[in-house]
Amino acid sequence: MKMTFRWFGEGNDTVPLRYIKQIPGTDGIVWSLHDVPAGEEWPMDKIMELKAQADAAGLHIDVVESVNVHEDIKLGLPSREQYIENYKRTIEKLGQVGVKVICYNFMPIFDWLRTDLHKEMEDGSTALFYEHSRIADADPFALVEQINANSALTMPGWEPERLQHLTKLFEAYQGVTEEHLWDNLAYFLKEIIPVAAANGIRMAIHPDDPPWSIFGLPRIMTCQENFRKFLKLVDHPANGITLCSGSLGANPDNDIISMIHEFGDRIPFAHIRNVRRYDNGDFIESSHRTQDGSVDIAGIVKAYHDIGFTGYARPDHGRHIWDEKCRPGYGLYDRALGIMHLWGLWDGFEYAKNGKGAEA
Ligand code: DNO
Ligand code: MN
Repeated sequence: MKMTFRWFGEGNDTVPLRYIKQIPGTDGIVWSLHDVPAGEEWPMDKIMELKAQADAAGLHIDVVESVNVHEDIKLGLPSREQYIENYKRTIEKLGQVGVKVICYNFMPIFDWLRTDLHKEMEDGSTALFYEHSRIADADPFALVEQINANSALTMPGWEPERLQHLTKLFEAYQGVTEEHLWDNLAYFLKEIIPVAAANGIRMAIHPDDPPWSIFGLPRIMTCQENFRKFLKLVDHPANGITLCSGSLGANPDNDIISMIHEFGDRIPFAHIRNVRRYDNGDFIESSHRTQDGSVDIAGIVKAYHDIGFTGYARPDHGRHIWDEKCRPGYGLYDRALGIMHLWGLWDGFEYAKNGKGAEA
């Protein structure tokens, strides 16, 4: 397991690279060019600038999250051709600087969705929270305004220019079914996977978060059966999964340990975090420890250890603790604690098996 930490870029993240370097067992950043709109080709000078910053801090840039997919590709519009070409050019450039994994998602309009970015927990920390009833009956436009008013920083997938186009986007998705989305995903994969493979890159789709339909929009990366179908669309190692235990874990029917065993070598990237589920469909992003939430994090790390996982991992989101002022879900403290917990588990399993704490 190769541990990484998401970093949003200079001036766009509260955590300095040198702090990331000080987290034990953490060798690289998970990065993106957040100011390049979805669909545009990434400029090489910006990629090189980021690489120089990471090099100076002694961190690798093997994992990109995300190269966002333009809505026209998800919608299957004729204009997708140009956006797919741009995507291919971006893959080639990332291959040239040594990137190994590109995480992306195929969710219509929204990326991860929460109703409260700072829900207070019993211990005074705050965390990302999803209140099911507010989404089930919500006016999406009002909700977006409210979320924006609560956050000082923009979130991935929620860039201001996208929000302006929200009305048009909702119209465009009228009549788009899950079947259409599968077809458009298959079309996209058949185009880009050969390019990724030729450039030494493994594509890794992120599950939908939450893993069910919201606002009547179709969502397909939600469960084991659908991931099985996804992997067959293009049956090649370069067509892989970012297995996110927190996103999938919001649905109690998802057996993540079983997915790790089934999909094993098609998982180049793991997001390992916990959620505490409530019976009414609500969930909160609790600490990484199994006992603090509803997802068996210890069992998940054991499953990765059992399959000899050598891919990349990150702690994904964390709570906001010790009064840290940070991007929602992306503070230093709780994610660093998460990493130490994950390594603690891993080293324990390693010790039990081989009598030493060596990494895979
Ligand atoms: C949620 C996060 C996501 C992820 C994107 C990838 O669990 O990991 O926001 O970054 O969906 O495209
Ligand atoms: Mn995730």
